[in-house]
Amino acid sequence: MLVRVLQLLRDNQHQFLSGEKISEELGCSRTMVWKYIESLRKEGNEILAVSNKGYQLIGETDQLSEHEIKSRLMEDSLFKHVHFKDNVDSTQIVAQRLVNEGAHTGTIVIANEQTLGRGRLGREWFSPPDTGIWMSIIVRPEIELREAPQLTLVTAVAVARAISNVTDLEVGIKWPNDILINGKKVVGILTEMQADPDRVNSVIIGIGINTNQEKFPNELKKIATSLSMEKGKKINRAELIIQILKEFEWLYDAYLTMGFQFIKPLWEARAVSIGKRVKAVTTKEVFYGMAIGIDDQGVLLLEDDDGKIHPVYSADINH
Ligand code: BT5
Repeated sequence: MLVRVLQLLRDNQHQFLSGEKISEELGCSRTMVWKYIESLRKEGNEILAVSNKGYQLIGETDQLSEHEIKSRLMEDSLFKHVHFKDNVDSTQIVAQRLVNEGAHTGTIVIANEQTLGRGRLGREWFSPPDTGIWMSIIVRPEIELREAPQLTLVTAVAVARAISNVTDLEVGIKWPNDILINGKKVVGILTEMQADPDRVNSVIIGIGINTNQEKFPNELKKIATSLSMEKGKKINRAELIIQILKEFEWLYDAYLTMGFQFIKPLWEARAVSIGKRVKAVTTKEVFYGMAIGIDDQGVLLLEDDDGKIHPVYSADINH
């Protein structure tokens, strides 16, 4: 019900909506309407109430909640199951539990804070409360095992496009899983796959976005930034989440029907490492070369000083 009340107020943002009209639409009493309005206010929404006129939404909260997200999603959206938690160890861990319980494709887990946020290779991901987007998307694509890393690139394109739409900032992608603004990391993506011997069973795509932080711990100051630090104003997290889900939904669909070749040019248009000399650190070796592009599978191609081309499947890239 709260979702419906919020939707109604939002649809009538610049006018008053009478309690009677809301109660008719919802099929509930005026007293219940008043209770819903109070709950929405408690969550930080600014709602004006004037007798004989009704209610008007003046400002929306940046507090995340399940209905904040659900009220903004289209009914036919891929994302039918939204799990919001105020505090979790890691949304990846919660998502893994849901996968084990048989979660559908398009299930999402969003948290306001993570105490054990993680990056690749067990690294820590700094996930303070109230300021970031810490989210995991569960999908069950019919793809081959070797194709699963492509979902990181699909997601990077979706997130980069959504951030550009919402903030107008120039957003670059660093292979494979970083999104940068002015050379600093604003988003990290972690793709974890559950597979049978020959087919992908499910993939959990973790997305961490520094949204409204105003400062970072010393060890991250030089490499990390947030959208608000770059834009000079706070960004509404729910709105950005919805933009990301919208972009992800159509790009994921295009990827499944047309393959990675559809994503490749969109990815290349935002790539920041290509054409540069880079240092690639893999779990086995450190490698220097010219990043000349990605192949049709999304694998990074590095050219060494002898002109030999090496495929890189997984690495940290430094410029
Ligand atoms: C990543 O790993 O960039 C993937 C991060 C994925 C985080 C999301 S949040 C939702 C979901 N739930 C989780 O538990 N995780 C996912 P990697 O490329 O390995 O980068 C990790 C490195 O980035 C760390 O070693 C730090 O140097 C740096 N780092 C840590 N926290 C950061 C932050 N908030 N912003 C920018 N850089 C950070």
